[in-house]
Amino acid sequence: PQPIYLSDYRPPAYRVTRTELTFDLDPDATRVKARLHLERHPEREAGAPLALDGEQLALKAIAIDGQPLEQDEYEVGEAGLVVHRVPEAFLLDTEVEIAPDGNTALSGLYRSSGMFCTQCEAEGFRRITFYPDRPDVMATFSTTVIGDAEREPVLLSNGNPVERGELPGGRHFVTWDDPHPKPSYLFALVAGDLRKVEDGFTTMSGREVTLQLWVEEENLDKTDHAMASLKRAMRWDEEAYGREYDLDRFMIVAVNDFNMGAMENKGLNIFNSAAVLTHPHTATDAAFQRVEGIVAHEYFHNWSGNRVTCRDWFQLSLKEGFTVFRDQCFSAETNSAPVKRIEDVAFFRTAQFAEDAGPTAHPVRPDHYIEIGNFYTLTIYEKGAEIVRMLSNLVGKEAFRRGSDLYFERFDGQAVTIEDFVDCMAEASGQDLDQFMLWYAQAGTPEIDAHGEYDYANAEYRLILRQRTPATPGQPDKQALHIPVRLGLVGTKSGRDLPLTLDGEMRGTDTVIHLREEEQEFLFTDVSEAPVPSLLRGFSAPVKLHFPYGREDLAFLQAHDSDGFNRWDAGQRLALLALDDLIAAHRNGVEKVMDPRVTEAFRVLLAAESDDKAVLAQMLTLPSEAYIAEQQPLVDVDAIHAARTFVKQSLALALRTDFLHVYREHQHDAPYAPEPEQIAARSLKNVALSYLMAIEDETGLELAREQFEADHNMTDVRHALTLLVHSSRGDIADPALKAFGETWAHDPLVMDQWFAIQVTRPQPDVLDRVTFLMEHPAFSLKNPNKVRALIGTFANQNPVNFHRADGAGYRLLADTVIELNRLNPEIAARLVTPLTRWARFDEARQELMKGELERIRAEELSPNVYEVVEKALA
Ligand code: B3K
Ligand code: ZN
Repeated sequence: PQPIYLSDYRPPAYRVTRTELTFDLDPDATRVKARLHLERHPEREAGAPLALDGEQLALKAIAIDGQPLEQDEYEVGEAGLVVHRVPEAFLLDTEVEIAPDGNTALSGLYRSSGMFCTQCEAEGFRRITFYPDRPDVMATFSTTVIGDAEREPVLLSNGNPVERGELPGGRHFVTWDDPHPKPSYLFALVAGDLRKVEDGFTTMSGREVTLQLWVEEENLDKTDHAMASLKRAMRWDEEAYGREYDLDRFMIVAVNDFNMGAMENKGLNIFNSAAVLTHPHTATDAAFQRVEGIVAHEYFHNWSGNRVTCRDWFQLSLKEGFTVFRDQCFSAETNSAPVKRIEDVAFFRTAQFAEDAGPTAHPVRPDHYIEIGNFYTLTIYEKGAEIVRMLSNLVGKEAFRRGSDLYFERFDGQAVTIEDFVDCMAEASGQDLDQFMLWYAQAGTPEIDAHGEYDYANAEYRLILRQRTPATPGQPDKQALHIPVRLGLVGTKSGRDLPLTLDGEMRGTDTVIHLREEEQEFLFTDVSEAPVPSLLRGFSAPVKLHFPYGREDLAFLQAHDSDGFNRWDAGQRLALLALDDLIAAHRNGVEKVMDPRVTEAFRVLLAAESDDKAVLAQMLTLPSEAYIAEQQPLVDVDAIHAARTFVKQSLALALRTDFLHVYREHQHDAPYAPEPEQIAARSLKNVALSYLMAIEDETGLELAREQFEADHNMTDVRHALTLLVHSSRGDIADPALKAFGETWAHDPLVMDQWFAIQVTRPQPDVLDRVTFLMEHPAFSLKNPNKVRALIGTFANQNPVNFHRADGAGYRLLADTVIELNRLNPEIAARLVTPLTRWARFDEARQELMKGELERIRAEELSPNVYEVVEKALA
C-alpha cells in the first residue's frame, strides 16, 4: 500500500451536486441504483476521465445521460471505476450488487442483529456505490429504501421522509430527502425491526423538531438518559455557540455491532448500543456520563463537521478536535467541572502521551497516511481538543465566540481546512497565531524544564522555562512552540496566591505567561514572601512540565493551591515520588518503606471533609499503573504493581477508621439518579471501599459483599464485584460472579462488563481465564464490543499479566490480531497497539513483542494492520 500526501491535494475533477439512491435490500444481494448529477469542477481542466471510488461492488449496469456504456468506454478495477470520456455536465446511472451479510468489517452497508445499517466515515460509502468518496464533494441526497415489510418494518435514511408505499411481494419503501448538501461519509441507512421513543424540542427560533431514538424492543427502557442528554445538548449549542438544529427530525439508532462509539450522519446518528443505552441496573455512573458526552458530541457535529466539513481527511481534527472541545465544555457544565478536567487530563497524559512517544506518533494534522481509518486517534481527537482549548484561552471567551460565529457563517456548506478555522480566530481577536499553528504540524509531547529562585533581598521571583520537543518518526528536529503557561505563586507563609507583577504590570493572582522561545526568563517583582510556584494550572497546555518540587512543596500545594486541578496534580506528583522509591526498593529486593508524607496528606484530606466530594474522590485515587509506567524510563510492570499495591495497603492500614467512616457517611439508598451529588457520593464511598479491600480484612469483605447483594445500582454492584473478583477470596467472589453472569446472560452490554471484571484480575491464572472466556457463548470475535471488553481490556488494563515474562499474553494478542485482520481490519489495527510499545520494556520482553509483530507481518495484511505493524518495526 502507498501513502497519500497532504501536499498532493487537488480539488476533484468532477463534483456531484445531487445524488439519488435506491436500495433494494437483501442480506446477500442488495441492489443499489445510483443516479449522480455530475459536473466538471471549475478549477479543473476539461476532458479528464471520470474516476470513482468503489470497493467490492459488482457492477450490473452503467449509463451516461440515459445511454448505456459500451465495455470499452469504462474500466472497473480493485479501487473503483474509470469512465474514459464524459461530458462537462451529465447524469451517471449505475447499478451494483453488494452483500451486507458477508460484511464483517462493519464499514459500508452491513447487518447487525438482523438489521441493516451503515458506517461510511471515512471511506465506507465506496463499498455501497461508485462515487467520488471524499469529503470535499457535497451533494443533496434523495434515498429510496425498499425492504421486506415484515423483516424491515422500519426504513430510515438522512433528512425527511417524503414518500412511502407498499410494493408487490410483501415489500415496502420509504423515500427520504436530505436538502443539506453533504459529503458521502455522512450518508446513513438503517432498516430493521425497531421500536422508537419519541420526544420534541423547540429551537430558539421556535421551530419544532421531532426527536426519535430507535432501539430493539428489549431496550425501550434504556433510552431516557440519552434523550434527556440530547435535549440538553441542543439547548447548550444554542446558548454557547448560537447553533440551531436544521431539519424537522433528529434520529438516533442503537446498533450492537459498531466499530466506534457513534457516528454523526446527518439527521440520523448511528450509535454503538454501549454509547446510548443506560439503565440504573445495567450502566455505571461512568457509562451514564459517557453516553451524555457522546450524544452531545455527535449532535454538536451537526455544525462542527456536517454544515462545515473537512476539505480532506488530513483536516480530520478540524471537526474532531473542535467537537471534543465542545463536548468537554458541555459535560463540564452539566457535571463537576474540576472532576471532568481531572479525568480528561489523567486519561490524556496516560494514553495520548504514550501515543506521542511511540512509533505511530503523528501530528494533529498528519501530512501523510496509508489508511485513514488508523488516524481516529487520541492525537487527532484529544490533542486536537487541547489545541482548541488553548486557542480559546489565548483569544479569550468573547473573541473565541466571535471567531466561531465567523467560521460557521463564512464556511457554511463548505469543506475547509484547519487554517480556515484558525484564521477566523486570528481575525476575531486580532492576534497573530502563526507560531501557534506549529501545534498542528509537530508531533510529540513538548517538555518544559522549569526552575525558580526567590530573591529575599529584592523580593523577586525569577522563573526560567526551557522547552524541547523530542524527535518523532519523520520529524527529527522541532521548533519552539507557543506554549501558554497559566500560573500562580503561592506564598509559603500565608498559604495564599500572591499578587503577580510582571514587567511592571499587575496581573492579579493568576496569570498566563507565553513561552515562545526555547528558553525564557520571567521576573516577578514585589513578591512579598517566598513562594511555591503553581505551574500549568488547569493543564493550560498539553505538555510535560518538570519542576524540582520537594515533597514538602507538593504537600503544601496539595493543601493550599487555589487551583483545584493543580491541588490534585500536586497530590499525584507527591504519590509518584513515593512510588518511585518503592519501585526501586522492589527492584533491589530491599524492604519497602512508606513515605509518611503521603500518609499524612491523605489523613489531612480525609479529616478535612472537603465539601467537594467529587474532587476529594479524585484526590484519594492513586495514579494508575499506566500513568506510573508513563513516568518510568523503562517499564517494570511487576515493580509498579507491587509498589502501588504496597501504597494502597499502607494507606488502608494507617487510615482504616477514616476510610470506614467515609464509607459509612456516603452510603445512601435514595433512588438512583445520574446527577452530580449522587455520583460524587458514590465515587467517594467506592474509593474508600477499594482501600478497605486492599487489606481484605473481614469488614471490607463484608461491606463489599453487602454492597454487591444490595443490588442497588450497577455502579455499586460492579465496583463491589470487581473488588471481590480481584481479591484472593474466591470463596466469596466465585458465587457472586456466577450469579451475576446468570442474571445478565441476556444483556450483551452487561456481559461486556462481566468479561472486563474477570480479565483485569491481577492473579497469575488470568490468561487461562481469557482463553476460556473466548469460548463463552456470549463472546464473539465479530462483535467489536466483545473484542474490546475481553481482549482489549486484558491487553491494556492488566499489565502484569499481559506482560507475562513467558510472552503468552503477547501471543494471545497476536493470534487475535491475525484472525481479526481478515474479519475487521479497523479493529485489528487498534488492538495491536500494546505490542507497538515494545521499546518501553526490558530486552527480553522487547524480543518477545517484536517476535509477535513479525509473526503478524508475515501474514497477508490489510492496509490498516500493515501500516501500524510497519511503523512499529521500522
Ligand atoms: N466521526 C465518527 C468517527 C468514525 C470513524 C470511523 N472510522 C465518530 C465521531 O468522532 O463522532
Ligand atoms: Zn467526532
